Amino acid sequence: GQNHDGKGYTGPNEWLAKKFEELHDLYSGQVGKNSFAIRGYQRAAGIMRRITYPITTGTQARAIPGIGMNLADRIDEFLSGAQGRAFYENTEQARCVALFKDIYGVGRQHANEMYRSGARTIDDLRSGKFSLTAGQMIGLQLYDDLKARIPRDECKDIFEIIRSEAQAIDDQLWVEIMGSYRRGQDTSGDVDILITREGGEDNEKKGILGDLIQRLKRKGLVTHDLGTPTDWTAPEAKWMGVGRLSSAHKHRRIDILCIPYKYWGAALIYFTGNEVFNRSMRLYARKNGYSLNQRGLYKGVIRGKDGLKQTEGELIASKTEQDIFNMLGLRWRHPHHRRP
Ligand code: DCP
Ligand code: MG
Ligand code: MN
Repeated sequence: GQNHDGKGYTGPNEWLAKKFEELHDLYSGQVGKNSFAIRGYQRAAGIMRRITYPITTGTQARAIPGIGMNLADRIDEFLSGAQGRAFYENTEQARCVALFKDIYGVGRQHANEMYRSGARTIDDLRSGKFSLTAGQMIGLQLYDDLKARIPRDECKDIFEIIRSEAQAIDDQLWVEIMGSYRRGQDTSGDVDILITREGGEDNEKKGILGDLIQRLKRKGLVTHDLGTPTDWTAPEAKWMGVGRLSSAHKHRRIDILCIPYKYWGAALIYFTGNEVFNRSMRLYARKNGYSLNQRGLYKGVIRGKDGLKQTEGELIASKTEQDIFNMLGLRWRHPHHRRP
């Protein structure tokens, strides 16, 4: 449900990965099922996501380490379409899980848990019998509003209010609209805003996010907090919440990220996305001996056997998007073309 984990896989076998996840979820709650086989379905989903070529037969899949006879048979079943696919897509559980996952903050596992505890409809979840976090309750309360796409004009209107309130605090602030809007999409799932302070030095000392959100609440634009920073005045801070233009408008998800000026270019790339583009650009950097994240491009990063960073490395580009593309030897890509 619009949270950042687990979405955006687009590999050639993603649909097979999803099928295996469905099987995993379907059997997880059933007594008498072999738990080893159940975990095998989850592992198979991971394997499907790592294979870079399309799998077209079970026999072909059998050659992949970790894919045994049972899984290969399942793949043939999925590929045969007819019985296999329709059957798994039409289970009540699959339908309910898809429905619940549309709630902000609800992931696949939690959706399955609630199904197993007896939930079948959105109204069931509103009964109070199921455990939900504060954020998920807001997601549930605003279910219809938040699942609707936001037209481009409305994104722009929300952005203009945020920009003008931010610049009323400090006219040196740079405020940009990011995400799918910057990529030129007609509609967005949320409004993503990036803020920094030109020149930088002051920005390293005190951030304005706390002030800004207070002002936006007073204006009536911001209506709910979903994720708040531990330090509202940190120069690098993120806020996630909900707002609306007026009571005649729908509630919309809004993300605001404040970053120190020196990270501007790297943060632009990160927050423009899309997620798959970011993943492939980071992988490209890594294959060439660099490391790219939302703060910059680093060289000399040492990684352990687990792939985790052991040293930060040296920051070699971060001020502008162009600097980072150049340093990687990539031609600059317009945001509208940032697809994998
Ligand atoms: N992002 C990322 N990895 C994530 C989440 C986000 O790299 N796990 C980056 C890329 C996204 C950007 O942040 O494009 C904004 O995130 P959103 O979830 O708001 O996604 P989009 O704005 O791209 O699409 P939507 O219209 O659904 O909001
Ligand atoms: Mg977005
Ligand atoms: Mn967002």
